[in-house]
Amino acid sequence: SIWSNVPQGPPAILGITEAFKADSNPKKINLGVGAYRDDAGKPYVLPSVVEAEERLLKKALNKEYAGITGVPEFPKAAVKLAYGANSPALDKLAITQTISGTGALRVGAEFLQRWYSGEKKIRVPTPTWANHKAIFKDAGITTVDYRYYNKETIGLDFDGLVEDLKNTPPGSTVLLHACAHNPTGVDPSQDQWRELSKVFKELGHVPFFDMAYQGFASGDADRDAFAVRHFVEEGHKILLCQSFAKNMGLYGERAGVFSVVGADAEEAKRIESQLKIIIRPMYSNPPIHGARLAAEILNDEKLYKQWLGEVKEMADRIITMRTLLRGKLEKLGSKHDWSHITNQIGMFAYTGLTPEEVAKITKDHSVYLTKDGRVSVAGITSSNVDHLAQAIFDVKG
Ligand code: PLP
Ligand code: TYF
Repeated sequence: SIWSNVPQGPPAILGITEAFKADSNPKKINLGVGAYRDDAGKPYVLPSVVEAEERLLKKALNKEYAGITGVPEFPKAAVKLAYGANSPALDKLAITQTISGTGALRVGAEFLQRWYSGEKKIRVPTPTWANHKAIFKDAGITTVDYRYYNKETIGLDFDGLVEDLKNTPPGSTVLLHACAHNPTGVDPSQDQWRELSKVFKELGHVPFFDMAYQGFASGDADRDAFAVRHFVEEGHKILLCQSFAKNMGLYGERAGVFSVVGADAEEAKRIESQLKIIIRPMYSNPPIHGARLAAEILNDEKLYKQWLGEVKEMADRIITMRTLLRGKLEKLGSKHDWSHITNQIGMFAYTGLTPEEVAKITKDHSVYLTKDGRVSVAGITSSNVDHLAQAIFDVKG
């Protein structure tokens, strides 16, 4: 047939969910995909989002196209959230709405490919979000790994990271997870970010930030923006991808933003004109509904405050589950040090389970997670944490 040459591709992360669904064990737990669940294990629509939705309905807006760069009130408010409401950078930003964080990365990668005068390569942490490599590759940018995670300490390999950045040709682009590193949950401390900023400055490296978890990491949106704001204060001309999938629970609405700090307003304008040229033939213009919801929340003082409280609640529930899980493992008499479970931040915990142990915990206990040993802490509840701790104890001791 016409497509007989098309080979079957490997299953993606969603394969875990399919296997989970097919499992008849009533105690099964899905800790695969990174999506927030409430303590009953159910998907969560934020009350601030429901309120915004009701307000939008009353406005009886039409469904005309947005412009190429989106619903203007959304990206404008989003960059204030990231850079800070009083950041001088706001006057020299090229900004566009994107198809969530993935779309921001794709547009950003394309921008680098067309306009970055240095090497068509980007440095990425080992490990990194699996999709990063595919996104840059599809845009014609080669990814090169830098050291990040230390298997021995289940923490940051800061010395390796700095050494690799120093051994990278000056003027390289470097991908950084702004907070809540996916998949490890291991972030640099604020002092380490300061140190990194100096290294970037010495070498003229260009920071490309991916911020998919602002507010979700610590429960404080300002605190989670520390790295981004510090680098900008230090004069770095950063590129920034923002996603509102996690912190507003807008997953399928695809609300995201890409921005670039220019040297001045005039440069930003030129950059923005090129972003439009990239986007127009790619998807013409982004979806409007999620952007309107996010704009309604970010631009209304009352809803904004309410939303910050709701993000904090989600972050706090995750932190509570970390504490519970660690406590239960210790109580079971595990001989391992589980302090990394509570030291890591954000949606994920990197357990240190080997691929063999992951296969065993799935087979014997119906606990589903990615084979790198990453668990989505957002899928842990007060009702399943006992089964999870027992299962981990059983395979790991
Ligand atoms: N970047 C990282 C590190 C992520 O973990 C994710 C996924 O949640 C994204 C970007 C983009 O997700 P989305 O396209 O749903 O905004
Ligand atoms: O890493 C995760 O699980 C989240 C969710 O193609 C996700 O980032 C996973 C895969 C994907 C998009 C989002």
